[in-house]
Amino acid sequence: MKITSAEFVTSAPGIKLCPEGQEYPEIGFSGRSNVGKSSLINKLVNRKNLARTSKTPGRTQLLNYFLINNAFYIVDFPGYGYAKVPQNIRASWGKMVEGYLKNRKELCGVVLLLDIRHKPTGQDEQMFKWLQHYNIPTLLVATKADKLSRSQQIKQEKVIRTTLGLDEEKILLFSSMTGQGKDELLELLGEIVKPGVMISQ
Ligand SMILES: Nc1nc2c(ncn2[C@@H]2O[C@H](COP(=O)(O)OP(=O)(O)O)[C@@H](O)[C@H]2O)c(=O)[nH]1
Ligand SMILES: [Mg+2]
Repeated sequence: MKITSAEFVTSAPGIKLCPEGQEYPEIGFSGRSNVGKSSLINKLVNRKNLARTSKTPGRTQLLNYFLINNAFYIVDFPGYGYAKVPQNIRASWGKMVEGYLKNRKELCGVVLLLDIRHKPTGQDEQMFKWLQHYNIPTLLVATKADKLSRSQQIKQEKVIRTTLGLDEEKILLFSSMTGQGKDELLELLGEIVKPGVMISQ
């Protein structure tokens, strides 16, 4: 798939304020703060600053909608796991994200980002469990691949596999610095948003 246009549409504080009455399928992008989510989205759409690379992570608990190719939405989830976020905001994050995963019928799949250097956290595991529970097609992406040697990458892939209890699931290695994994990710996203694969619940 080639991305020819990308525009910011809206930020929604929850499923009730997500765009309505449109037929566009959606792909969510989720991961902990600082995992490289904004950088990955910017790299995919070839824009320096469409999704902001934020200096104050975890403040806004919004679903950010970007319309791609006038055909589907990228939905940038609020990052999780930022230590300074107060407990009440963390709780509302969980409610909001789970509500969206459970009820948003336009959602076709989620890209779950994991920093290749770190063992997935409890919140990564929670997120992955929700995705499995609600049967949402999930693409696992290990970010910042450029930071590790090939042998370290292999080792860390195993750590991720073991922690999340994966079998055959693919983990795509990605670097927004070198562009590694970009073309493959675009192909996979193209498969997910093909007409006819929309989940209706
Ligand atoms: N070396 C390297 N650094 C990255 C990569 N992706 C993100 N970063 C850096 O990691 C930090 C967090 O990135 P950002 O995209 O804002 O993460 P977000 O909080 O998940 O949106 C920034 O300093 C980025 O420059 C990558 O692929 N390689
Ligand atoms: Mg960000």
